[in-house]
Amino acid sequence: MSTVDQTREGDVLVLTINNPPVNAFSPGVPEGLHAGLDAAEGDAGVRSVVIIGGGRTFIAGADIKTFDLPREQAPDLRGFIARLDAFTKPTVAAIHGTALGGGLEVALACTYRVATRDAQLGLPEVKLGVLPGAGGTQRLPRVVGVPKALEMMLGGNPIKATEAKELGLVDELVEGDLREGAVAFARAHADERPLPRLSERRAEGGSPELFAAAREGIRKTHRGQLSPSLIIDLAEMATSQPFQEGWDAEARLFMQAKDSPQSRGLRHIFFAEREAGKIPGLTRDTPTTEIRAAGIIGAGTMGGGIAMNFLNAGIPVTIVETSQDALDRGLSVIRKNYENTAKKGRLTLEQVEGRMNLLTPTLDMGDLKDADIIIEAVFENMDVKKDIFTRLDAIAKPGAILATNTSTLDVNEIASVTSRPEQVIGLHFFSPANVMRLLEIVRADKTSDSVLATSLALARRIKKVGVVVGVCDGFVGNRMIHRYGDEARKLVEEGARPQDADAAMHALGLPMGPFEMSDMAGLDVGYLIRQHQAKVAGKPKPDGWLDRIVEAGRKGQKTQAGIYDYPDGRKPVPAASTDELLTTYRQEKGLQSREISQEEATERLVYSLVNEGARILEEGIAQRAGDIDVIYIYGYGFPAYRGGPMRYADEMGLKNVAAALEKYGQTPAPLLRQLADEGKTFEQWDWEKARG
Ligand code: T1G
Repeated sequence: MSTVDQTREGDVLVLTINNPPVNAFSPGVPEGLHAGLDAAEGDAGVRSVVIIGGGRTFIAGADIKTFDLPREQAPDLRGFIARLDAFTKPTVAAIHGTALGGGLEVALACTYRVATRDAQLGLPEVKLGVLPGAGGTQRLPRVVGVPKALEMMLGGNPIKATEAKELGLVDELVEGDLREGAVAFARAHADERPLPRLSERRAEGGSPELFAAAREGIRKTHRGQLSPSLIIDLAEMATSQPFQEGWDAEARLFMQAKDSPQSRGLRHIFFAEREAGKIPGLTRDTPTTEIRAAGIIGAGTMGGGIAMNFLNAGIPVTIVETSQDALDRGLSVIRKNYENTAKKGRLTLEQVEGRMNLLTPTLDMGDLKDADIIIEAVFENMDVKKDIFTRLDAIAKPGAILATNTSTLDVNEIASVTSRPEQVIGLHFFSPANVMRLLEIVRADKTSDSVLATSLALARRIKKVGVVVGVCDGFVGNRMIHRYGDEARKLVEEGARPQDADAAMHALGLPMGPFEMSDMAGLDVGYLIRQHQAKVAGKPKPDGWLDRIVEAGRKGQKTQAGIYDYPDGRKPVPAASTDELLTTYRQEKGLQSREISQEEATERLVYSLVNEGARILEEGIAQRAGDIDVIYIYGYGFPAYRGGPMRYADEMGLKNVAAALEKYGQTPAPLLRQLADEGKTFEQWDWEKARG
């Protein structure tokens, strides 16, 4: 089987692309398609051509892995599309699965497009920090109009074939066998002349107001990103310039976007997210448990949010609480969340009822006896969790997975109270659990491969991004965020204002800085942990400036006052009382204040994450640097176009990172020091070799 098979169906030549898993436009595909067009051109008996994908989809786009190849080695998608546009016989794109990016651009250059009803069509390039670089910015506006084209290219989300049909992007929806339907369509349109070419149409619906609004919109939705504004420029050209002008400009601007650090960051995350699910020793043959029913202990904020993930995936949930009040409260929160989603038109009331009907509340933990997985989501206290797992061990059926949602506690210690530690795992959801996509899958010492593989499959099924982490205090995300918080507090002790540290993170692209995040989480949480840790360690009572803020009754957003004031209950406003408290504190402690630049604040905050991340890699708590990046993007709002903290450090150069850490009095982690000395990046670190 070649990359592109040619088969004659009477006077129609069918070109079938076979490049699993997603028929990306990889090396070999253009060659095969050109050979197919050559055959069609050279055979008078061929009156039309069908291009179809073998396997599960049409072409899912250019091969992202080839973006950094030298130009002469990269598949020439533009060259093929130019030939297709000029082809003298009718061509029909037969679309199933997804036609994305370059795949849709091939289809747009065909004479006609037919699709199965459930196919999806889109131009997601903006999500990779680039733009449709093979005619999409010029052809899509010419077929669906400028407003819809802008929505599709700036959002990067696909539309269903049924909508595409209404828009005229698809000429026919094929019921039954796509190949047969496409051949029949090609035969029926073989004699139509002149051949309709999208490149010869006008792009309708553009206006100065529309483009101005689009530019204003991306300032919020794509803050700091390059390619969205280029997309708007090109869409504008489609309305005012001849096709060839826009086509040529598109090539130039595509290269500019592709070579940007933002595109490198976004492409890094595209692959890192998929790599995170690959664990040495786990294969497609690793046995897994089918999850037909779930049990959740605790119907509070976390338990309720976790339950929603299962209900959304159609998995029945039995949820346990200790009192009817708590149960009723939990269920009403879940129902209210669904009703709010329905108000936004993203759920029907019938679907809300359908989900709620999958939920069985109970006060009796014994009702969990048939669950395939039970997730404990109760108070963060080891004794409480041990008691629950001891009871679960006697209740849960053989083979049931026993998971804890703890955010920091030792999963090995929890597993140790059961007779089945191989069935115990940590599933650390991030709040709000029904929204945040990150799931830290905490592999304990005795967790079996089967339980791990089942948890990874479950993460995909409930639409979470699962990252496997090891057992330590805070696992990966929270362990690093503690170092980041320490460094933020030190910045303030040295003279920065809290809003300076937060502003530095806003400038980097994070939605919130360290102190806005602390206020939102509640300052009392950290305060109690610090007091408890000092007491256990027999150390004096902590008296940091943040402790004093809490002791003044300012616990954060929930008390309308924390580090910031919240006059409207939500928006943080610098508080005079914090400035006064800091002035007093620094005087009492004899601290010398100094001006701290935004650059220093940014380096110290981000590199504190990176340095702890390097230690986490050395200890094997995270497998690869990309895993840490995925955690920070999906769990802590690190901008995806920066690629994550470890990728950001690679872009800065680890030599520079190590030097900056030393400049600020921090010791680079041994791995960071080693890679810096070797002139390597985290991405180049051979972690599998390092693990032996
Ligand atoms: N290039 C290379 N590899 C790709 C790929 C692509 N476009 N798409 C997927 N893969 C790999 C992926 O890494 C994984 O590999 C495997 O295929 C299965 O993917 C000029 C420049 C199509 C919806 O952005 O959205 O065209 O881990 O796990 O969940 O204008 O893949 O098995 O080794 O995601 O079923 C535009 C990206 C490119 C589409 C299927 N196209 N892909 O989802 O499988 S830029 C895209 C997806 C472009 C032109 C521009 C999804 C999917 P491995 P998967 P899935």
